[in-house]
Amino acid sequence: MGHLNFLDTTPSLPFLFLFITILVASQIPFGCTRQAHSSNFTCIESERQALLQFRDSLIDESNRLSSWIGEDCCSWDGISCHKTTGHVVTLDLRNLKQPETYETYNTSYHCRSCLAGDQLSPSLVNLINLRYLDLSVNNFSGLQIPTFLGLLKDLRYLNLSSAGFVGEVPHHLGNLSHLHGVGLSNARDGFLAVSMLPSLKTLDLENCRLVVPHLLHVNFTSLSSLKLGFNQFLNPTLPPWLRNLTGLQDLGLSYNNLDDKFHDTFRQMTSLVNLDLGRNHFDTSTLRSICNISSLTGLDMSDNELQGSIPSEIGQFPQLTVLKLYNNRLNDTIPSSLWQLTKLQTLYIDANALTGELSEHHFAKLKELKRLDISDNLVSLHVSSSWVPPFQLQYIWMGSVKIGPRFPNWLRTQKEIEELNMYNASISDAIPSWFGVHSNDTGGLILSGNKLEGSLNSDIVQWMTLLFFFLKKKFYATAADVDKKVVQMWYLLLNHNHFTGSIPEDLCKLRTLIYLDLSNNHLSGRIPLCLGNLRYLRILYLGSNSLYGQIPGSLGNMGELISLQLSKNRFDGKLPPSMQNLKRLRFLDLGENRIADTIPAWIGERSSHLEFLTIQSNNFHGGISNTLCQLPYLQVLNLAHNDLSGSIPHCFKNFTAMESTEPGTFPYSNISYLDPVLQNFKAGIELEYSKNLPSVKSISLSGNNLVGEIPDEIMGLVGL
Ligand SMILES: *[C@@H]1O[C@H](CO)[C@@H](O)[C@H](O)[C@H]1NC(C)=O
Ligand SMILES: *[C@@H]1O[C@H](CO)[C@@H](O)[C@H](O)[C@H]1NC(C)=O
Ligand SMILES: *[C@@H]1O[C@H](CO)[C@@H](O)[C@H](O)[C@H]1NC(C)=O
Ligand SMILES: *[C@@H]1O[C@H](CO)[C@@H](O)[C@H](O)[C@H]1NC(C)=O
Ligand SMILES: *[C@@H]1O[C@H](CO)[C@@H](O)[C@H](O)[C@H]1NC(C)=O
Ligand SMILES: *[C@@H]1O[C@H](CO)[C@@H](O)[C@H](O)[C@H]1NC(C)=O
Ligand SMILES: *[C@@H]1O[C@H](CO)[C@@H](O)[C@H](O)[C@H]1NC(C)=O
Ligand SMILES: *[C@@H]1O[C@H](CO)[C@@H](O)[C@H](O)[C@H]1NC(C)=O
Ligand SMILES: *[C@@H]1O[C@H](CO)[C@@H](O)[C@H](O)[C@H]1NC(C)=O
Ligand SMILES: *[C@@H]1O[C@H](CO)[C@@H](O)[C@H](O)[C@H]1NC(C)=O
Ligand SMILES: *[C@@H]1O[C@H](CO)[C@@H](O)[C@H](O)[C@H]1NC(C)=O
Ligand SMILES: CC(=O)N[C@H]1CO[C@H](CO)[C@@H](O)[C@@H]1O
Repeated sequence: MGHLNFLDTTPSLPFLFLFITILVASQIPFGCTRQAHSSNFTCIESERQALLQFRDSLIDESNRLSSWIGEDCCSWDGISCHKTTGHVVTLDLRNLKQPETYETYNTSYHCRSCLAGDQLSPSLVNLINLRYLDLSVNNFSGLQIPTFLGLLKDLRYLNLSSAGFVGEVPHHLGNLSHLHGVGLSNARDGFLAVSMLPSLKTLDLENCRLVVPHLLHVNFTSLSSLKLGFNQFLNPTLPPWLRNLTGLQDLGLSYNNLDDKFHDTFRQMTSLVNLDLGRNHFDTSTLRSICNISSLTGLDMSDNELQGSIPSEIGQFPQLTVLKLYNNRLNDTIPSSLWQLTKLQTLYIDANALTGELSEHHFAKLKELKRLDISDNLVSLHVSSSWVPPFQLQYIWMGSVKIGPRFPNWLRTQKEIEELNMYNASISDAIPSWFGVHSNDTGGLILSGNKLEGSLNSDIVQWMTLLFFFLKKKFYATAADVDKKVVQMWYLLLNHNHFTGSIPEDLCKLRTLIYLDLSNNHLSGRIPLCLGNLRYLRILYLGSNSLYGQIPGSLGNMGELISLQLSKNRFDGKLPPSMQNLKRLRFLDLGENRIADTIPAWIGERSSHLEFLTIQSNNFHGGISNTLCQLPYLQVLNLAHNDLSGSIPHCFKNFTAMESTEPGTFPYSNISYLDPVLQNFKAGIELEYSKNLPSVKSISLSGNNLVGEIPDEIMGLVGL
């Protein structure tokens, strides 16, 4: 899927501090649950004291443990006791208040509902019958997993996921001896230990950097769920012991570079319900062998080595609801049997080489379909303008599918759209006025690379405004709510079309936008001042239009901006001083305008993370100051075709990123069509870099009035 993964790669987001996801549960019944406190026992005094001591070692900002008072600790939140013995058996302090996506945009987000602390009280070991311990989604940031957990001999369920813990899982963790966590040399023994547990039901060791042995006698044959994604298998071929896990329903092996030489491992695993094999080296024969597992409801073979046609046996999964075959080399037409999978809810077959013309009758039986991605194949969609699809889609991804020339009328029937992507879909039409009226929770809209025409005022913004008011009505939102989060659009990409008119002020109401691309249209006028209200914006592309006037100072309010492209317009005047607030900028392209300014000192002094800086073909004048040298990550510096004078600073040697040929890390959108295009003048030839941008390193200074010699030090920048 090409779903804007760049958002996930940004390291500054909170809650990406998930160091450990080790989960072991056994089938042994807990004897009691939360209602257990209705028994006659109050709690055992020593355990009550232990809990209080434990509480005192925690920082509980939002007072989640306010119920931890009084004699009966069995009635406290998160605690339950055994029905007959009164011992505490469950301590569940999972933080259910996940940070809202809105809050996660805020990089200074602080998790109030998280329990925190720099030392956990070992008093917990007095809870001698504790079986269930869940500390997940809290903030024990950087704390080692407490070794005393190993003394909790009865523990059956331990969840430390997303809690910030680091380090080894301690030895002697009840029956789970020697289980190891992230990045440990001796992890192999950890897997051996758990594989001996005959009653283990669920084993979730995803992303633990475990070494998984190939030959192994396994006793954990009661397993019904095994997740081993993102680990390291000693042998790339599927381990034979998998075949002994005949009761397995849920198997996750993604991201392991595995193959299946003999194509017979899955054949016997007839109780499988959910199979995730994404990001491995499985081929079409493996897919065929899987097609015998008629109980399957979910199959992910994305990013593998599937080639040739989709096997017609794919129709043998009457229960299939999720099918992901994207990023393979499948070709030929889609077999008719696939369209008989009437329970399908998710179908992702994008990024293959599938061919053919899809029409109404293909989709006729897919009544349950919610998510569809057929982008980046060689298919077209030909339906009548009166088509009423049997489904209500939430995700529609049809990039590079031939849909036009008319705007698809059937979208009118789709009332639950959250994401719509029809980039490069050969649509040459105006956006009709009905469009979007029914959508109420759109996450994003991509219509880039078509020939959409008309002004944004009369068409698309009407759509957005309608959306806006619809939402307002729907949720009876107060102004404050609207201000906060009601309009949930995350990205709006309308680049490479034929839109005319000015940038409408209504756009500024889309407060939650993080990615806005209006580049390569025929937009004119000034940038509306209110655009600065889009405080969460990270990417703003307005290049290749006919915009003019001064760059408004309000852009300085966009403190999260990492990528700003205003090139190929007619902006003039000076750069506003407020731009010095754009401290996170990594990509700044102001090329081909009429900006008349000196190179401001904040470039370097404030925006020190810049990797790409191009101001070429403007009226920048004055000297190149040493302040510019404070850009250690700079890979591309293009000052060509300005009125710069003076000499080339010796301190250019400080551009240390240019000393190596290592590509940069800039998190471009992974939708290659939308990658920013950097115009770079070199020997008079205009080069367009897009996909390989991260590996470009260059300095262009031509077409100025610079004098003197090229400093020797620049010779050290061997990456150029
Ligand atoms: C709880 O108390 C009630 C009456 O006070 C009694 O009938 C019942 O047997 C008790 N239950 C246990 C588990 O002791
Ligand atoms: C981010 O959160 C902090 C504290 O929660 C708050 O003071 C600040 O105003 C927020 N920033 C934005 C841009 O909303
Ligand atoms: C987690 O705790 C650390 C250290 O106490 C703190 O710096 C950080 O801001 C906290 N993170 C969140 C999301 O609250
Ligand atoms: C562990 O906790 C996380 C976060 O609360 C949760 O998403 C996950 O499902 C839990 N794992 C198991 C196996 O219960
Ligand atoms: C699989 O199970 C069979 C008998 O059920 C046993 O003989 C064999 O050793 C097991 N293989 C592995 C790899 O555990
Ligand atoms: C594995 O299971 C077999 C049969 O249930 C048992 O004899 C053997 O002792 C077990 N091995 C371990 C190490 O628990
Ligand atoms: C697939 O299943 C069918 C019927 O259930 C069976 O006849 C056939 O042998 C199986 N094929 C393989 C390759 O196991
Ligand atoms: C499909 O791919 C297979 C294997 O790569 C190739 O042999 C075959 O010629 C291709 N078929 C078409 C129609 O392109
Ligand atoms: C646009 O779609 C056509 C197929 O309709 C495809 O050949 C072309 O490569 C696509 N262009 C881009 C930039 O994705
Ligand atoms: C709109 O949003 C509401 C609340 O999230 C949801 O229940 C509903 O299904 C959505 N769609 C329509 C058409 O109302
Ligand atoms: C260049 O780097 C050196 C060493 O890191 C530093 O001392 C110097 O101040 C830098 N020069 C400028 C102009 O930033
Ligand atoms: C090391 C350890 O705690 N082993 C225990 C594993 O579980 C069995 C049965 O529940 C106990 O008898 C062992 O002592």
